[in-house]
Amino acid sequence: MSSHEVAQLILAVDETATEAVEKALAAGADPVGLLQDGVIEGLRLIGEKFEEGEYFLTELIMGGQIAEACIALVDPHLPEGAGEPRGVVVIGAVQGDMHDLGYGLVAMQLKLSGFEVHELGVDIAPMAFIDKAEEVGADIIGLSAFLVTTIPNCAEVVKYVRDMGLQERFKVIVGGGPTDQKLADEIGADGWAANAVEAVSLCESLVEEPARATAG
Ligand code: B12
Repeated sequence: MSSHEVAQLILAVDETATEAVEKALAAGADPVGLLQDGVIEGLRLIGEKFEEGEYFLTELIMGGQIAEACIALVDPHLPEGAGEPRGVVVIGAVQGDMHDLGYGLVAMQLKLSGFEVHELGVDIAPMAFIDKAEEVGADIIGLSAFLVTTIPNCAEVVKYVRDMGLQERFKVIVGGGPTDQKLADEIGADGWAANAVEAVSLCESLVEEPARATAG
């Protein structure tokens, strides 16, 4: 079983991907290659289909669950340091908002893409986002809002971050049903994404930004 076959099984949202991973490991496959070129590549392909409108939320969720099971199998075989996170994200639903399915998916995709993610839950007060971000040394604070009445609470978090002079330390991103890029710009957030797949690209670009700035 090659990494390529694992990627194709994940793309096909086929649960036997876990058996393929077990067989590959038993046959002595390189665990890092299996993770990168198999599991993560499979997820990237699912993300592509999702963006093209060929796959829907169901495939994204099921593919994520299969990939999670595959990662759990590969994890004990990984060498020390291979799990170095690409960035640290604190995410939750803002104060007054109980919708956790949306940010849960974002958290899952980010974890599967190599980010360390801390899920705060729902109805989270502005300072709780900042306290947690400071505690875990986050790069990004993710705010989820599904109600027009809770969107102002996204603006509150951005304001707190600014008022505390923390805007260089934490990038703030927003998402959820009624949010859009215009809103993110209006409240001074660092980014917005329509879905979990785009959220991964957004976070990747945000954690790469300082490196680009110093390189230039
Ligand atoms: C499921 C649901 C609920 C469930 C939530 C269950 C749960 N565990 O999350 C329950 C029943 C609890 C609920 C309650 C309410 N709901 Co409700 N709910 C929905 C529903 C049907 C789906 C929302 C959802 O989870 N979708 C699934 C996710 C995965 O979809 P998604 O948006 O594509 O998610 C992506 C993006 O949003 C993005 N994203 C999400 N978060 C983040 C964060 C970041 C940082 C980034 C970058 C991206 C990102 O990535 C996600 C994954 O790809 C919507 C209708 C709808 N079609 O949206 C109404 C809806 C959001 N609810 C609504 C309302 C009014 C309510 C209630 C007030 C109803 C009531 N009278 O009690 C309460 C409020 C509770 C509260 N205080 O929050 C309205 C909101 C209207 C508005 N614009 O304000 C909606 C739009 C329904 C409607 N058409 O009227 N709800």
